[in-house]
Amino acid sequence: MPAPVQLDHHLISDPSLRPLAEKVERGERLTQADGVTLFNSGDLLAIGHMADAVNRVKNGDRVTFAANQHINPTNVCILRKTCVFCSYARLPKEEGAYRYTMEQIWEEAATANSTLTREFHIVGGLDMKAGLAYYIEMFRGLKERHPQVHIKALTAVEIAHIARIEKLTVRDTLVALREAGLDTLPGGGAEVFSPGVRATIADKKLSGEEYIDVHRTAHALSIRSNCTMLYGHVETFEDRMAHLAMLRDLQDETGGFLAYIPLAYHPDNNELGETLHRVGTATTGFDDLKNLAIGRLFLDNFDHIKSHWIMVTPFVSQMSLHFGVNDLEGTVVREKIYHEAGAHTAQAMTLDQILRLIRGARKVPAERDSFYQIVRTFDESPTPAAA
Ligand code: V47
Ligand code: SF4
Repeated sequence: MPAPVQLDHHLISDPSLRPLAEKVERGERLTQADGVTLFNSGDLLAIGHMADAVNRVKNGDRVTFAANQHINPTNVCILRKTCVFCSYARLPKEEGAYRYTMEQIWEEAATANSTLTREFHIVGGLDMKAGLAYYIEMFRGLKERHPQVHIKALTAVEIAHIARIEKLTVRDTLVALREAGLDTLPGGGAEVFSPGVRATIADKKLSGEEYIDVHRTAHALSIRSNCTMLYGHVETFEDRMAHLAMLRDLQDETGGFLAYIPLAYHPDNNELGETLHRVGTATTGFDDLKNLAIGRLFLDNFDHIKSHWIMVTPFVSQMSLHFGVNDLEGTVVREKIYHEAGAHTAQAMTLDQILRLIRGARKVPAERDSFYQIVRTFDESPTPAAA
């Protein structure tokens, strides 16, 4: 049952939102139809106000971030032709296809000590040659070399793929991977659960129910996970809400989700973008903020709503800190390292940049570990006037 919150009704100008605001105030759960009403409303500030009030009760002014490093071991994927939104995958013999050797993985991971990385985020394609032995060797080797680094790896889709090619159950696959060092699962592969949308953008990918089932199995083994939704393509508001309802139901059942991360669809270099004539036109800031805020309001049993600044820009992510978001995703490197990092800096934020972003929103930054335990706070130096 969500906690009651106090709202300022002067900030709610759309009359269709007033009954919802009363529900939020009473701590009453929103329905899918309420969610559709929120998506249909143009009163973004009212939605933000409600989401912010709910977030403040849960997380106060604190905004967390983690120092993580992404490793993508293989872009070879058997679904390359049917996930039409994906710009990353390649067929085995296609130009640009790669699969890292273990030496390449160790090399990629080598900077982890100097950057004080606390988490490896490891995801890739559904590669017939990357089975259980490949990932077991990888996780064991990473834990030997970086015992302090958490391994968040393999989406539900990848877990199901490994289970299938190894002729194992999902449960046995997860147990074997956990023994090798897997700590948590990332939220990728969810896309939109509605069968109609899935048939259009991700035909042949495991179904919404199967995605939920992999997470359920993981949670039963005490392997916690994140969840996502890829929005801004062919889905309707009803599809979005049905998707969120499935996530909320599983969270009611297991409590195993750590965070929800809405992912903004990017239309460049993929078939779907061309079909929709959307190349160069990503989602709008309006829709990005709404997806984050509605995630916060509807997913009343989630503690953490994460904004992915690489996908929605640092500017929208900063604004989202007043729209229900309490956590920022995206590589954060130490300032010293940042200046040494050359070309990679375009994909990463320095510690100073992230602190400035959070403080500029008049929030209090804290570095967290993968389970949202605070590992470092920062002194309350005043926010620069120009921030
Ligand atoms: O499943 C693929 C999405 C996901 C595109 O768990 C695209 O902490 C936009 O899940 N435009 C992988 N999105 C990323 C992911 C993730 C990211 C950050 C943190 C966590 C976490 C998980 O990226 C895929 C898919 O939904 N994706 N192609 C695209 N063109
Ligand atoms: Fe891309 Fe993942 Fe689909 Fe493979 S399964 S094509 S990597 S989105």
